[in-house]
Amino acid sequence: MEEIKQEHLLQDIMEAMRGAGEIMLSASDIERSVHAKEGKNNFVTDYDRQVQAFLFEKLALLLPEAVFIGEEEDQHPPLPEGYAFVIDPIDGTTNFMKGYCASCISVGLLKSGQPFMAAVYNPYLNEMYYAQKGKGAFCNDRPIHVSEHELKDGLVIFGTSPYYAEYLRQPFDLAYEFLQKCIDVRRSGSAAIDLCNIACGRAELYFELMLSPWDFAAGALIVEEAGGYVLGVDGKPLSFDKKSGVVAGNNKTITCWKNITL
Ligand code: LIP
Repeated sequence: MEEIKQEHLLQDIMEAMRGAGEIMLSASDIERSVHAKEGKNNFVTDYDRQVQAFLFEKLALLLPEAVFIGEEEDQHPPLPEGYAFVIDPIDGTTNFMKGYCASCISVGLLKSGQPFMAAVYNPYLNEMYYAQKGKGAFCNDRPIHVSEHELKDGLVIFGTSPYYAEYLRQPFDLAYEFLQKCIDVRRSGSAAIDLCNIACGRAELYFELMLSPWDFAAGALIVEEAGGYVLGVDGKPLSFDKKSGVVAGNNKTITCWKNITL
């Protein structure tokens, strides 16, 4: 894909995401639109489905050859050698349905199975994070960079993977271990927002023991293009074709994770 098309494509993707953000912000009677999904405390609203359908339609016009992998699809095709959109239409669905105002839209564009372009839009704060491989990371067109702080001067964000009963206790044991080494801990309910907060330097380390690719595909590229590191919780490079634990931080804090025994 030539350079000029890449620039226009990312701008057009973000324009579609802003339109999807309007669907979120104008949602009404959300409680009545909630449906249970497989697993524990795993929900979808009619608005998740509406946002996903809106984005699939708009993005297919931009890149007809791309495969679409969205959280709310019943079937998820394998990652192709070509382009694949990996989309979480509303990341932080539980926050959305509770009116907690901490949710976002996450769109990753993978090429040969690796993130190539990414955008995460938080409509509540009107914050559009984006990145292209090798071209830096931005929030609302301003360059962003991960924090330079060590863990002792930092915030640690963690996720509780609430859909998985087997991860009920361990996130809190780990958060307690880090709380003794950092300023404080945070839990938002949106992995993509958490990754963007690492990318723009609002926090120094993020971990969540189990996520789906649509939760982290876009945020991972944004963190890396902001000078950070994103790995599986086993310390190995992330793959984007299956569920995985995720850890993200700067060059100092990521080594603190490597010393943790899971
Ligand atoms: C959510 C993540 C969150 C995690 C939840 C869930 P969803 O995504 O962003 O960090 O703790 O288990 O996966 O399901 O709201 O799109």
